[in-house]
Amino acid sequence: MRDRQPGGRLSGMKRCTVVGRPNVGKTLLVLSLAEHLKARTVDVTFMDPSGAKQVRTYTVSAAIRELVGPRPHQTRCLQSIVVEVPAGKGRKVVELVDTTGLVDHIHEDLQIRRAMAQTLQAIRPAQIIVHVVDASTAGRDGSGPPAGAIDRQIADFAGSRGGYFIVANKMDLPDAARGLARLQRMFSGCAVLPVSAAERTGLREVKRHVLRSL
Ligand SMILES: Nc1nc2c(ncn2[C@@H]2O[C@H](COP(=O)(O)OP(=O)(O)O)[C@@H](O)[C@H]2O)c(=O)[nH]1
Ligand SMILES: [Mg+2]
Repeated sequence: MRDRQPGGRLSGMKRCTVVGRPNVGKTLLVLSLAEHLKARTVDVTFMDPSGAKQVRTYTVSAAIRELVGPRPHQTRCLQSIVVEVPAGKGRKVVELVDTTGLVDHIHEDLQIRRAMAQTLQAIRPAQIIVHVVDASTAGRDGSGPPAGAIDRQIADFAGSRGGYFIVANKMDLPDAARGLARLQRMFSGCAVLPVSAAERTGLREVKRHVLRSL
């Protein structure tokens, strides 16, 4: 039995919060990272903005089927899973916190507004912030900037600290290579890692960056 703090968290456990716009692949990234770390099942703790908690155990493939989707705002509260990351001869325990996507405008749905406020609150206590953007969208729209105002704000808010990096996801899609180059120019001060959560590429680099910040 591991030493648990009153809140149920393992003592000394570091928190890695995954943020970004809706539909960029945050949930699939978290679950494919758990899979990459050889988790067969995941205990997902759903933390409602009201404070209620519920834990459900899934196989990774069932979690992907149920929690990942093309609808924006499939994730409507903080969803956290605890994973073990091999580090040297030992292992480090990390809580991966998946969040509700952030948008530029004030969302019409109160539940989503509350969940977005919960996302912002989850950024502060995290040791590591992973900011996910869609590289293929960034490459497609040639006229505007490759990422929106909310991405700029996340980078300004979270990027001034250690343990922050950007994942350029959906590298398997058309225009993503161009999107990656544009994102690397826009966010020239920080690491922008090319990933395809769908094809499970780039995950080793993500793991390395997480470990480096622990
Ligand atoms: N082609 C492709 N699709 C992806 C990738 N990552 C996520 N998706 C798809 O994008 C949609 C949104 O994914 P999800 O993880 O729910 O995004 P979230 O809203 O940021 O959590 C789903 O249909 C996923 O299957 C990727 O690397 N490549
Ligand atoms: Mg999600």
